[in-house]
Amino acid sequence: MEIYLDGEFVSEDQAKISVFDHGLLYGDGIFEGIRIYHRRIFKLDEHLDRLYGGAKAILLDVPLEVDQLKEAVVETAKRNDLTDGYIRLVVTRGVGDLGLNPTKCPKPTIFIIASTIKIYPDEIYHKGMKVVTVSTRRNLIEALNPRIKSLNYLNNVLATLEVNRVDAQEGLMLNADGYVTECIVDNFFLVDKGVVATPPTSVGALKGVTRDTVMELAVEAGYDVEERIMTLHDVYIADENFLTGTAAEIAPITTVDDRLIGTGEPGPITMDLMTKFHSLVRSSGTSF
Ligand code: PXG
Repeated sequence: MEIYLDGEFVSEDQAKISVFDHGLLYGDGIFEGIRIYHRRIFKLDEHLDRLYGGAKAILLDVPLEVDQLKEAVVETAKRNDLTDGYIRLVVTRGVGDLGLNPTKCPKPTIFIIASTIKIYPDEIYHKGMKVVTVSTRRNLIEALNPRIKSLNYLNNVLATLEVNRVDAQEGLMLNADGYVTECIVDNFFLVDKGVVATPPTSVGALKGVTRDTVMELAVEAGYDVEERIMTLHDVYIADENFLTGTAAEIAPITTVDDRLIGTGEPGPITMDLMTKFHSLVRSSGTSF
């Protein structure tokens, strides 16, 4: 495996960063997870756009222009010769001292790994998955905006620890007011009387690249699509539930907190959007 690290390509055992890197010491940094389908990088510009947006929000000056970083991502994919795979792009605040002040970190660290990812078993894509509501609430926007895809994932890790204790594959996270935000590493959707709905990012959710893609596909397919504030009750009584994410793609949810969603089988609109998504990923993206 060849890993991009601060302008060079190094082997896995040479790909090391300092224990004084603030990405490690404070989770001070941002990242993206990007998929490769059939030697094409899916929605690369959208991922880079979100990364630079997050960098701006945390006053981190990425030391490369977007085109240079894009080139580095493409080159990493090429060197690892992946037909299908997953790219992890990370930008940290860089090496500083043992105080958290970012002004002491002169140079951000950038690394890019190209590998593979699989977060759920294959069978959930045709049978559907079990989701439980976790007691860990999604980070408050006013404390750490979930729109920043930061290296601070302890909120999501704590939620995952809850899911690990029960028979379920994913967790549904509410905000402090009890409204549905998103799943632990995916966005959440429901289908209600033909309307495809997802919570607005203003409740505290990541503006997922897959979420945006699925909303566009749903509009193109003629479905009504909306951002909607939702409670758990809305989730339980919906006709269909599904989640979206780079790692997850689109996955049907058939049970939430032991309530069967709709018929308890993956819903027709979910399946239709899955088909459309799979044909889009095969026919678009940055080639290498
Ligand atoms: N919400 C959160 C909190 C996420 O971390 C998504 C939604 C979906 O966003 P995208 O842009 O991917 O559609 C994410 C994405 C992993 C992994 O290692 C996590 C994500 C992406 C890829 C891999 O589990 N999170």
